[in-house]
Amino acid sequence: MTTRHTLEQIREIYHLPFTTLIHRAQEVHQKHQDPSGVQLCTLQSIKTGKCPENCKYCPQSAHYDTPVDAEPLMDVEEITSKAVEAKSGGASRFCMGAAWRDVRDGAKFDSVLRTVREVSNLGLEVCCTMGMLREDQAMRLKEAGCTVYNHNLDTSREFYPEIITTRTYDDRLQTLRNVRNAGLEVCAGGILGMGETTDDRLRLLKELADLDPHPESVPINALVPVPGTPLENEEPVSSFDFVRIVATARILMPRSIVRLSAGRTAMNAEAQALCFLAGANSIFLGEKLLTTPNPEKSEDFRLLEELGLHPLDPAEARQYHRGNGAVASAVS
Ligand code: SAM
Ligand code: DTB
Ligand code: SF4
Repeated sequence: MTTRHTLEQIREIYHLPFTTLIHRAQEVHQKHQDPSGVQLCTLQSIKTGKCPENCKYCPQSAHYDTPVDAEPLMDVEEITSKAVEAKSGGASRFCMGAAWRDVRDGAKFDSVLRTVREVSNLGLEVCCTMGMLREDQAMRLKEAGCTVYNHNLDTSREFYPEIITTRTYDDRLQTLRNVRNAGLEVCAGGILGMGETTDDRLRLLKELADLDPHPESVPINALVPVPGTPLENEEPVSSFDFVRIVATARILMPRSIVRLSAGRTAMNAEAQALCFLAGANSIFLGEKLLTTPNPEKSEDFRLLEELGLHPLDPAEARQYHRGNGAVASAVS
Protein backbone atom coordinates (compact mmCIF):
# COMPACT_ATOMS: atom_id res chain seq x y z
CA MET A 1 0.00 0.00 0.00
CA THR A 2 1.25 3.48 -0.81
CA THR A 3 0.87 6.19 1.79
CA ARG A 4 -1.65 8.60 0.37
CA HIS A 5 -1.04 12.30 0.76
CA THR A 6 -3.78 14.86 0.62
CA LEU A 7 -3.39 17.80 -1.73
CA GLU A 8 -2.98 20.01 1.33
CA GLN A 9 -0.08 17.86 2.58
CA ILE A 10 1.52 17.96 -0.87
CA ARG A 11 1.18 21.76 -0.92
CA GLU A 12 2.89 21.92 2.47
CA ILE A 13 5.82 19.89 1.15
CA TYR A 14 6.13 21.92 -2.05
CA HIS A 15 6.05 25.28 -0.23
CA LEU A 16 8.62 24.36 2.44
CA PRO A 17 11.62 26.72 2.60
CA PHE A 18 13.79 25.67 -0.37
CA THR A 19 16.61 24.46 1.88
CA THR A 20 14.28 22.30 3.98
CA LEU A 21 12.57 20.91 0.90
CA ILE A 22 15.90 19.85 -0.64
CA HIS A 23 17.04 18.41 2.69
CA ARG A 24 13.85 16.31 2.93
CA ALA A 25 14.21 15.13 -0.66
CA GLN A 26 17.83 14.19 -0.02
CA GLU A 27 16.89 12.26 3.11
CA VAL A 28 14.38 10.22 1.14
CA HIS A 29 16.73 9.72 -1.79
CA GLN A 30 19.70 8.67 0.34
CA LYS A 31 17.54 6.25 2.30
CA HIS A 32 16.00 4.44 -0.65
CA GLN A 33 18.44 4.74 -3.55
CA ASP A 34 22.08 5.26 -4.46
CA PRO A 35 22.11 9.05 -4.81
CA SER A 36 25.13 8.96 -7.11
CA GLY A 37 23.59 6.68 -9.75
CA VAL A 38 21.93 8.27 -12.79
CA GLN A 39 19.97 6.13 -15.23
CA LEU A 40 20.86 6.91 -18.84
CA CYS A 41 18.15 6.40 -21.46
CA THR A 42 18.23 7.10 -25.18
CA LEU A 43 15.13 8.07 -27.14
CA GLN A 44 14.39 7.04 -30.69
CA SER A 45 11.38 8.19 -32.66
CA ILE A 46 10.42 5.10 -34.67
CA LYS A 47 7.35 6.67 -36.33
CA THR A 48 7.33 10.41 -36.57
CA GLY A 49 4.59 12.99 -37.05
CA LYS A 50 1.07 12.98 -38.55
CA CYS A 51 -0.42 11.99 -35.21
CA PRO A 52 -4.22 12.33 -35.12
CA GLU A 53 -4.21 13.60 -31.50
CA ASN A 54 -4.31 17.33 -30.75
CA CYS A 55 -1.92 17.61 -27.77
CA LYS A 56 -1.16 21.34 -27.82
CA TYR A 57 2.49 20.89 -26.83
CA CYS A 58 3.35 18.34 -29.45
CA PRO A 59 5.26 19.03 -32.65
CA GLN A 60 4.09 15.66 -34.02
CA SER A 61 0.38 16.41 -33.98
CA ALA A 62 -1.18 16.58 -37.45
CA HIS A 63 -3.33 19.46 -36.19
CA TYR A 64 -0.43 21.92 -36.26
CA ASP A 65 2.01 23.12 -38.87
CA THR A 66 5.42 22.45 -37.30
CA PRO A 67 8.97 21.96 -38.63
CA VAL A 68 8.76 18.17 -38.05
CA ASP A 69 9.17 15.94 -41.12
CA ALA A 70 6.86 12.95 -40.92
CA GLU A 71 8.49 9.52 -41.22
CA PRO A 72 6.75 6.15 -41.46
CA LEU A 73 7.56 3.30 -39.07
CA MET A 74 11.27 2.50 -39.26
CA ASP A 75 12.22 -1.09 -40.01
CA VAL A 76 13.63 -3.56 -37.52
CA GLU A 77 17.24 -3.39 -38.74
CA GLU A 78 17.38 0.40 -38.84
CA ILE A 79 16.07 0.73 -35.27
CA THR A 80 18.32 -2.05 -34.02
CA SER A 81 21.39 -0.30 -35.39
CA LYS A 82 20.33 2.88 -33.53
CA ALA A 83 20.03 0.78 -30.38
CA VAL A 84 23.55 -0.58 -30.89
CA GLU A 85 24.78 3.03 -31.15
CA ALA A 86 22.86 4.00 -28.02
CA LYS A 87 24.39 1.12 -26.08
CA SER A 88 27.92 1.91 -27.19
CA GLY A 89 27.22 5.54 -26.29
CA GLY A 90 26.54 4.51 -22.69
CA ALA A 91 22.75 4.15 -22.45
CA SER A 92 21.23 1.26 -20.51
CA ARG A 93 17.66 1.83 -21.68
CA PHE A 94 16.38 2.36 -25.22
CA CYS A 95 13.03 4.14 -25.51
CA MET A 96 11.10 3.90 -28.74
CA GLY A 97 8.40 6.48 -29.44
CA ALA A 98 5.69 6.24 -32.07
CA ALA A 99 3.35 9.13 -32.91
CA TRP A 100 0.26 6.94 -32.72
CA ARG A 101 -3.03 7.60 -30.97
CA ASP A 102 -3.15 3.94 -30.05
CA VAL A 103 -1.53 0.64 -30.87
CA ARG A 104 -3.31 -1.30 -33.62
CA ASP A 105 -2.90 -5.02 -34.16
CA GLY A 106 -1.36 -5.90 -37.52
CA ALA A 107 1.85 -5.79 -39.50
CA LYS A 108 3.16 -2.60 -37.86
CA PHE A 109 2.73 -3.88 -34.32
CA ASP A 110 4.27 -7.21 -35.36
CA SER A 111 7.27 -5.32 -36.68
CA VAL A 112 7.55 -3.39 -33.38
CA LEU A 113 7.46 -6.71 -31.51
CA ARG A 114 10.30 -8.06 -33.65
CA THR A 115 12.27 -4.88 -32.95
CA VAL A 116 11.66 -5.16 -29.21
CA ARG A 117 13.03 -8.70 -29.32
CA GLU A 118 16.19 -7.60 -31.18
CA VAL A 119 16.85 -4.61 -28.92
CA SER A 120 16.31 -6.58 -25.76
CA ASN A 121 18.71 -9.25 -27.06
CA LEU A 122 21.37 -6.53 -27.14
CA GLY A 123 21.12 -6.41 -23.35
CA LEU A 124 19.33 -3.08 -23.27
CA GLU A 125 16.21 -2.36 -21.28
CA VAL A 126 13.44 -1.62 -23.74
CA CYS A 127 10.83 1.09 -23.28
CA CYS A 128 7.97 1.78 -25.69
CA THR A 129 5.71 4.79 -25.89
CA MET A 130 3.14 4.38 -28.63
CA GLY A 131 -0.12 5.76 -27.27
CA MET A 132 -3.04 3.87 -25.81
CA LEU A 133 -2.89 0.10 -25.68
CA ARG A 134 -4.92 -2.83 -24.40
CA GLU A 135 -3.77 -5.31 -21.78
CA ASP A 136 -3.31 -8.14 -24.31
CA GLN A 137 -1.10 -5.89 -26.43
CA ALA A 138 0.92 -4.93 -23.36
CA MET A 139 1.36 -8.63 -22.65
CA ARG A 140 2.66 -9.23 -26.16
CA LEU A 141 5.18 -6.41 -25.68
CA LYS A 142 6.30 -7.95 -22.41
CA GLU A 143 6.67 -11.38 -23.97
CA ALA A 144 8.83 -9.83 -26.69
CA GLY A 145 11.19 -8.45 -24.04
CA CYS A 146 9.85 -4.95 -23.36
CA THR A 147 10.59 -3.77 -19.81
CA VAL A 148 8.55 -0.63 -19.48
CA TYR A 149 5.81 1.40 -21.17
CA ASN A 150 5.73 5.20 -21.09
CA HIS A 151 2.40 6.97 -21.03
CA ASN A 152 2.26 10.41 -19.43
CA LEU A 153 -0.67 11.96 -17.60
CA ASP A 154 0.94 15.27 -18.65
CA THR A 155 -0.95 17.53 -16.21
CA SER A 156 -3.80 17.66 -13.70
CA ARG A 157 -7.21 16.20 -14.52
CA GLU A 158 -8.61 19.73 -14.31
CA PHE A 159 -6.15 21.36 -16.75
CA TYR A 160 -5.98 18.40 -19.15
CA PRO A 161 -8.95 19.48 -21.36
CA GLU A 162 -7.15 22.79 -22.03
CA ILE A 163 -4.33 20.80 -23.63
CA ILE A 164 -5.89 17.73 -25.28
CA THR A 165 -9.46 17.09 -26.32
CA THR A 166 -9.09 14.02 -28.54
CA ARG A 167 -8.78 11.63 -25.59
CA THR A 168 -9.55 11.75 -21.89
CA TYR A 169 -7.63 11.57 -18.65
CA ASP A 170 -9.44 8.33 -17.88
CA ASP A 171 -8.25 6.87 -21.20
CA ARG A 172 -4.68 7.59 -20.05
CA LEU A 173 -5.27 6.01 -16.64
CA GLN A 174 -6.84 2.95 -18.27
CA THR A 175 -3.73 2.40 -20.41
CA LEU A 176 -1.57 2.69 -17.30
CA ARG A 177 -3.72 -0.01 -15.65
CA ASN A 178 -3.40 -2.22 -18.73
CA VAL A 179 0.38 -1.81 -18.65
CA ARG A 180 0.54 -2.62 -14.95
CA ASN A 181 -1.78 -5.64 -15.27
CA ALA A 182 0.43 -7.07 -18.02
CA GLY A 183 3.41 -6.97 -15.65
CA LEU A 184 5.30 -4.22 -17.45
CA GLU A 185 6.93 -1.42 -15.49
CA VAL A 186 5.05 1.87 -15.64
CA CYS A 187 6.69 5.12 -16.74
CA ALA A 188 4.34 8.07 -16.24
CA GLY A 189 4.93 11.75 -15.67
CA GLY A 190 4.12 15.11 -17.13
CA ILE A 191 5.09 18.46 -18.55
CA LEU A 192 5.62 21.76 -16.74
CA GLY A 193 5.25 25.13 -18.42
CA MET A 194 2.04 24.75 -20.42
CA GLY A 195 0.24 27.59 -18.61
CA GLU A 196 -0.88 25.43 -15.68
CA THR A 197 -0.93 26.64 -12.08
CA THR A 198 1.27 25.32 -9.28
CA ASP A 199 -1.77 23.49 -7.95
CA ASP A 200 -2.21 21.74 -11.33
CA ARG A 201 1.38 20.52 -11.04
CA LEU A 202 0.75 19.28 -7.52
CA ARG A 203 -2.49 17.58 -8.57
CA LEU A 204 -0.51 15.78 -11.28
CA LEU A 205 1.98 14.58 -8.66
CA LYS A 206 -0.92 13.44 -6.50
CA GLU A 207 -2.41 11.42 -9.39
CA LEU A 208 0.97 9.74 -9.94
CA ALA A 209 1.64 9.13 -6.25
CA ASP A 210 -1.87 7.72 -5.77
CA LEU A 211 -1.08 4.95 -8.26
CA ASP A 212 -0.47 1.78 -6.31
CA PRO A 213 2.23 0.68 -6.85
CA HIS A 214 3.94 3.92 -7.82
CA PRO A 215 5.23 4.23 -11.39
CA GLU A 216 8.77 2.86 -11.57
CA SER A 217 9.75 5.96 -13.59
CA VAL A 218 8.41 9.48 -13.41
CA PRO A 219 9.58 11.72 -16.25
CA ILE A 220 9.32 15.44 -15.52
CA ASN A 221 9.47 17.41 -18.77
CA ALA A 222 9.81 21.16 -19.18
CA LEU A 223 7.83 22.22 -22.23
CA VAL A 224 9.98 22.50 -25.34
CA PRO A 225 8.10 25.24 -27.16
CA VAL A 226 7.96 24.33 -30.83
CA PRO A 227 6.96 26.90 -33.51
CA GLY A 228 3.55 26.11 -34.96
CA THR A 229 2.19 24.48 -31.80
CA PRO A 230 -0.40 26.44 -29.81
CA LEU A 231 2.05 26.59 -26.88
CA GLU A 232 4.95 28.04 -28.86
CA ASN A 233 4.89 31.31 -26.90
CA GLU A 234 4.50 29.95 -23.37
CA GLU A 235 6.74 31.48 -20.70
CA PRO A 236 9.53 29.09 -19.72
CA VAL A 237 9.08 27.45 -16.33
CA SER A 238 11.36 28.88 -13.62
CA SER A 239 14.26 26.62 -12.61
CA PHE A 240 13.36 26.88 -8.94
CA ASP A 241 9.74 25.88 -9.56
CA PHE A 242 11.00 22.95 -11.62
CA VAL A 243 13.40 21.87 -8.87
CA ARG A 244 10.63 22.12 -6.27
CA ILE A 245 8.46 19.77 -8.34
CA VAL A 246 11.33 17.30 -8.68
CA ALA A 247 11.93 17.38 -4.92
CA THR A 248 8.23 16.93 -4.18
CA ALA A 249 8.04 13.99 -6.60
CA ARG A 250 11.06 12.43 -4.90
CA ILE A 251 9.48 12.77 -1.44
CA LEU A 252 6.12 11.38 -2.60
CA MET A 253 7.61 8.48 -4.59
CA PRO A 254 10.78 7.40 -2.74
CA ARG A 255 11.59 4.35 -4.85
CA SER A 256 10.75 5.71 -8.29
CA ILE A 257 13.31 6.88 -10.79
CA VAL A 258 12.61 10.59 -11.35
CA ARG A 259 13.72 11.58 -14.84
CA LEU A 260 14.86 15.05 -15.74
CA SER A 261 13.40 14.75 -19.24
CA ALA A 262 12.68 17.25 -22.01
CA GLY A 263 13.84 20.83 -21.61
CA ARG A 264 17.44 20.37 -20.48
CA THR A 265 18.87 22.40 -23.38
CA ALA A 266 17.23 25.44 -21.77
CA MET A 267 18.78 24.66 -18.35
CA ASN A 268 22.32 25.49 -17.34
CA ALA A 269 24.56 22.99 -15.55
CA GLU A 270 23.75 24.50 -12.16
CA ALA A 271 19.99 24.11 -12.62
CA GLN A 272 20.47 20.48 -13.65
CA ALA A 273 22.73 19.90 -10.63
CA LEU A 274 19.97 21.30 -8.40
CA CYS A 275 17.57 18.80 -9.98
CA PHE A 276 19.95 15.95 -9.07
CA LEU A 277 20.20 17.38 -5.58
CA ALA A 278 16.40 17.40 -5.41
CA GLY A 279 16.33 13.71 -6.26
CA ALA A 280 16.27 13.44 -10.05
CA ASN A 281 18.22 10.36 -11.08
CA SER A 282 17.75 9.82 -14.78
CA ILE A 283 18.26 11.74 -18.01
CA PHE A 284 17.88 11.18 -21.72
CA LEU A 285 21.28 10.80 -23.31
CA GLY A 286 21.90 11.76 -26.95
CA GLU A 287 21.60 14.81 -29.15
CA LYS A 288 17.91 14.35 -29.91
CA LEU A 289 14.82 13.63 -27.84
CA LEU A 290 12.10 12.48 -30.25
CA THR A 291 12.14 15.44 -32.64
CA THR A 292 13.77 18.26 -30.64
CA PRO A 293 17.38 18.80 -29.52
CA ASN A 294 18.91 17.50 -26.30
CA PRO A 295 22.36 18.35 -24.86
CA GLU A 296 25.48 16.81 -26.43
CA LYS A 297 26.46 13.46 -24.93
CA SER A 298 29.97 14.69 -24.16
CA GLU A 299 28.51 17.66 -22.23
CA ASP A 300 26.34 15.31 -20.17
CA PHE A 301 29.22 13.00 -19.34
CA ARG A 302 31.30 16.03 -18.37
CA LEU A 303 28.55 17.21 -16.01
CA LEU A 304 28.13 13.77 -14.43
CA GLU A 305 31.87 13.48 -13.94
CA GLU A 306 32.12 16.94 -12.43
CA LEU A 307 29.38 16.04 -9.98
CA GLY A 308 30.87 12.62 -9.20
CA LEU A 309 27.77 10.81 -10.48
CA HIS A 310 27.89 7.53 -12.38
CA PRO A 311 25.60 5.63 -14.78
CA LEU A 312 23.08 3.56 -12.83
CA ASP A 313 23.21 -0.19 -13.25
CA PRO A 314 19.71 -1.44 -14.26
CA ALA A 315 19.96 -4.30 -11.74
CA GLU A 316 20.38 -1.72 -9.00
CA ALA A 317 17.34 0.21 -10.22
CA ARG A 318 15.29 -2.99 -10.06
CA GLN A 319 16.26 -3.32 -6.40
CA TYR A 320 14.82 0.12 -5.70
CA HIS A 321 11.46 -0.96 -7.01
CA ARG A 322 11.23 -4.00 -4.81
CA GLY A 323 8.58 -3.06 -2.34
CA ASN A 324 7.63 -0.06 -4.43
CA GLY A 325 4.35 1.28 -3.13
CA ALA A 326 4.85 -0.38 0.22
CA VAL A 327 7.00 2.46 1.47
CA ALA A 328 5.65 4.79 4.10
CA SER A 329 6.67 8.26 3.00
CA ALA A 330 4.60 9.94 5.66
CA VAL A 331 4.75 13.67 6.14
CA SER A 332 5.67 14.70 9.62
N1 SAM B 1 2.10 9.28 -28.77
C1 SAM B 1 2.49 8.72 -27.56
C2 SAM B 1 1.85 9.38 -26.36
O1 SAM B 1 1.37 10.50 -26.48
O2 SAM B 1 1.85 8.75 -25.31
C3 SAM B 1 3.99 8.66 -27.36
C4 SAM B 1 4.88 9.78 -27.77
S1 SAM B 1 4.61 11.35 -26.98
C5 SAM B 1 5.59 12.42 -27.93
C6 SAM B 1 5.42 11.16 -25.42
C7 SAM B 1 5.41 12.31 -24.46
O3 SAM B 1 6.32 13.32 -24.86
C8 SAM B 1 4.12 13.08 -24.26
O4 SAM B 1 3.22 12.43 -23.43
C9 SAM B 1 4.60 14.36 -23.63
O5 SAM B 1 4.58 14.27 -22.22
C10 SAM B 1 6.04 14.48 -24.14
N2 SAM B 1 6.19 15.65 -25.03
C11 SAM B 1 5.75 15.76 -26.30
N3 SAM B 1 6.03 16.96 -26.82
C12 SAM B 1 6.68 17.65 -25.85
C13 SAM B 1 7.23 18.97 -25.77
N4 SAM B 1 7.14 19.82 -26.79
N5 SAM B 1 7.82 19.34 -24.63
C14 SAM B 1 7.91 18.48 -23.59
N6 SAM B 1 7.41 17.23 -23.60
C15 SAM B 1 6.80 16.82 -24.71
C1 DTB C 1 8.85 11.74 -21.79
O1 DTB C 1 8.23 11.99 -20.74
N1 DTB C 1 9.54 12.62 -22.48
C2 DTB C 1 10.08 12.00 -23.69
C3 DTB C 1 9.66 10.53 -23.53
N2 DTB C 1 8.88 10.53 -22.34
C4 DTB C 1 8.95 9.85 -24.62
C5 DTB C 1 9.64 12.69 -24.92
C6 DTB C 1 10.00 14.16 -24.95
C7 DTB C 1 9.61 14.72 -26.25
C8 DTB C 1 10.00 16.14 -26.41
C9 DTB C 1 9.57 16.70 -27.71
C10 DTB C 1 10.18 16.04 -28.91
O2 DTB C 1 11.42 15.82 -28.95
O3 DTB C 1 9.46 15.78 -29.87
FE1 SF4 D 1 0.44 12.21 -30.72
FE2 SF4 D 1 1.75 11.56 -28.49
FE3 SF4 D 1 2.23 13.90 -29.76
FE4 SF4 D 1 -0.08 13.59 -28.51
S1 SF4 D 1 1.96 13.58 -27.57
S2 SF4 D 1 0.18 14.43 -30.57
S3 SF4 D 1 -0.46 11.41 -28.85
S4 SF4 D 1 2.65 11.86 -30.54
